[in-house]
Amino acid sequence: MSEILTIGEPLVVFASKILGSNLVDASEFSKVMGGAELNVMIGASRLGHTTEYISQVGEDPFGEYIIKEIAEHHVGNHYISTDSKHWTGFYLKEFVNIGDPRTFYFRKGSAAAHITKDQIDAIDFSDVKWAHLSGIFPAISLQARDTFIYFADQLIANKIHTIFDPNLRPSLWESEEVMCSTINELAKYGEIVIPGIDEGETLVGTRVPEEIADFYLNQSKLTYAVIVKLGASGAYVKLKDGKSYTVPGFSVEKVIDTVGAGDGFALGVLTGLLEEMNLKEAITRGCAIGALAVMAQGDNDGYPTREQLIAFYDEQGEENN
Ligand code: KDG
Repeated sequence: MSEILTIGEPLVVFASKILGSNLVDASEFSKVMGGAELNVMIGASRLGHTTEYISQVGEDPFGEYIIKEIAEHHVGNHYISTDSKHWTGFYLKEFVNIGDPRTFYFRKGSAAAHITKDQIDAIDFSDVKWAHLSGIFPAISLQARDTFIYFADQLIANKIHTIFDPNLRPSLWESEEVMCSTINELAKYGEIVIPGIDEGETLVGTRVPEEIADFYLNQSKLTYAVIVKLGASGAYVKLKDGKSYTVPGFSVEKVIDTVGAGDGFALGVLTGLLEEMNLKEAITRGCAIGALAVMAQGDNDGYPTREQLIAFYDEQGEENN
């Protein structure tokens, strides 16, 4: 078994090559692979860690493409099944030079939305140290939501460390109310919870990082740290014992595409802790990988190898590598 485990939906990404928000007339796209949870596994594998990805694809060319890409990225594929009745999901992504690109999903009722609890029963949890939990998978169907809870219960029973990223995707949920109440409930499974500041405002109703952190620290015995992502400004962290501090972000020459930056942050924190860094060093790694992520267009193309990460720290004059 591998050190890191996650469950999620892989997507084929068609990223417009034409600058601007007009997808109606866009005629040139690059085809890459995405999916928040898979992005985290790709980045962790690129840093030399062993990973397993629980998922399901359709018996179609997109599914075949994803299986091929996952193998090329050295992500574990023992728990990826195929489903002959449902398609693999995909999405279209704008190419913009200011703000976040809009995305348009074609994923309702996908193969991944039909992952069952039986597939969780087949998992060998023995060597798993960390699991990444994201709010996207439970949003894609009621069945996925049930499977997610079943999976998270097994993680806790097996004493596996957990990091929970709310990853709000409002268009996947039946309503904002259901999204907020469900995500806040599921966040209780995270030893570390990592909302973005805008997500915190939606979920908790305040933009004050400390208040967002207090909400998650107070609602679950399991949660010992809340890290509020502040974009280019870095991250605010508060611990169960009341200590708090801010970790600065890194400067970025040119933002190309912000999609995948949050996953880069998550994988930096997770792999840092797996390598026994202290939390501050792990968050610094998260900020560095988030910064590298926005300088590339593919959802996971900017994640560094170990050598690239060290080179980035050197460029930025950072010691915590
Ligand atoms: O976090 C990046 C993801 O948003 C992207 O890869 C696609 O999983 C995805 C989603 O649902 O938005």
